[in-house]
Amino acid sequence: MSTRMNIKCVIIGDRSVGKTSICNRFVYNTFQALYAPTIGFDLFSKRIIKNNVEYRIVLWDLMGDQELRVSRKDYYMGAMCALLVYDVSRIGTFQHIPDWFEELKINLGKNYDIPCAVVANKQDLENKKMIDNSKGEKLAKKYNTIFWPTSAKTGQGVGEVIIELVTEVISK
Ligand code: G3D
Ligand code: MG
Repeated sequence: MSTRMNIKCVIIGDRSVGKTSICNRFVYNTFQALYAPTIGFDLFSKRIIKNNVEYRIVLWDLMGDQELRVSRKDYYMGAMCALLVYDVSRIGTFQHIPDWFEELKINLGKNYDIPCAVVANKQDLENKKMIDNSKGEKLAKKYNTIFWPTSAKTGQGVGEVIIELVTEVISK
């Protein structure tokens, strides 16, 4: 069996929503791994087999404090799917999701129509939840995308949403 396809998936959203944690959970099945990024973004890759074909999923994770130093065009170029992440305990991160859709659209240009998911992370913070999942669902619907509740901490939904998007990419 040989790798037939690399699938580039970009993970975007405000600082501290859990983008890196989602990548760590998906690829290493850990939470709060310690590592020091040296460039403006980090790549996480994982091989999966679907219908006897091997795919390499490459997650592109934009680094918080270096966001402005990265060429946005390079970061988004060739993206085949995207996770737009907010933190259910911080309303601003939810309010900025439309800005992230806009950023995606601007940078992908004519290729902007890729499978996306609105991801409501930190579902484990039940007592601090400020945004009801129904609001996330409504927003996702508006952009014609899927909505997915996750917790990088417990692992809830992380593998599922990425596999769902990848499945959409493969079947496109
Ligand atoms: P970012 O890459 O989007 O900037 P990080 O976000 O993955 O660095 O996560 C930011 C902070 O949120 C981290 O805490 C991380 O542990 C926490 N976090 C990420 N995902 C979850 C989650 O699902 N549940 C909870 N409870 N916390 C989460 P620190 O304390 O290191 O800043
Ligand atoms: Mg990060």
